[in-house]
Amino acid sequence: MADFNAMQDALVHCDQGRLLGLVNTALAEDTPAKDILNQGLIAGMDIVGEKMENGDMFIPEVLMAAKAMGECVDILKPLLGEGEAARGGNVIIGTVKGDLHDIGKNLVGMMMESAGMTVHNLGVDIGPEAFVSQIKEKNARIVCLSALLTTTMPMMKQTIDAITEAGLRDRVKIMVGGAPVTKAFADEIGADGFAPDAGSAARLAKTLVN
Ligand code: B1M
Repeated sequence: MADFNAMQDALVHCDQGRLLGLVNTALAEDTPAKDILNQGLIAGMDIVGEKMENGDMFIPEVLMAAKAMGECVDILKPLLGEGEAARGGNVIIGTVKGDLHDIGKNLVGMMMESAGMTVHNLGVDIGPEAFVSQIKEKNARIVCLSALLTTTMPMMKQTIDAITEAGLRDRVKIMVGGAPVTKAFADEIGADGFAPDAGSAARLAKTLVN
């Protein structure tokens, strides 16, 4: 039986070696990768978030925890398939300007790749003009915007406005997501879709392109 509590504890204590050991043991015991991700890593990162908010963890420690999580996500990546491949899904994904959070955005990209889409991950702190030029360059059909800060949510609207002003709005479907983002906000800023997590984001992208 996988010890999800121990994984959360290792993440909170930024103990990368212990965390990797626990994840590998759980995989060797045939624990589904999805359970390790959700009940071990994401649940642990939620505790890190609470501690950060309360001033019990500081930025360097949070970065170490994020790095440890990233290593484990890399191990889980090939095991997190979403099944049936989508057709013609050329996707660009990035975290909007001013925002450096990338773990969730990378998970979304990874799940879309597993669903058979071609994903161009632009990275973090991506301005509207870069999204516009990448839509043209990559001939994207789906644009995915991620934001983790309430202060960067308005940048999602600015990005959508820039895409519209560039005359590209009819060419692409725009999806938004990230912890503070809601369906109501997505509707308000004129996005085509919102998904609360990586799995549903991949499913939504398939629906939007097919
Ligand atoms: Co930041 N941070 N952080 N941080 N950080 C949060 C987001 C915060 C909630 C912590 C807190 O105070 N409780 C808070 C935001 C508060 C708010 O805006 N209301 C916060 C803050 C304040 C800050 C700084 C301002 C702190 C400071 O400097 N004083 C600063 C800002 C820097 C910047 O971006 N300009 C900052 C910095 C950082 C680090 C760099 C240290 C680090 C990021 C490292 C990295 O990403 N490489 C960090 C981290 C790790 C967090 C927390 C702890 C964890 C985020 C995370 O990775 N979660 C976070 C607290 C929390 O979320 N519990 C916090 C795990 C990840 C799997 O979940 O990203 O939500 P998430 O992704 C999910 C869904 O949201 C969804 O799918 C994913 C997987 O299921 N999803 C999408 C995401 N994108 C999607 C796109 C879609 C669809 C779904 O479609 C396109």
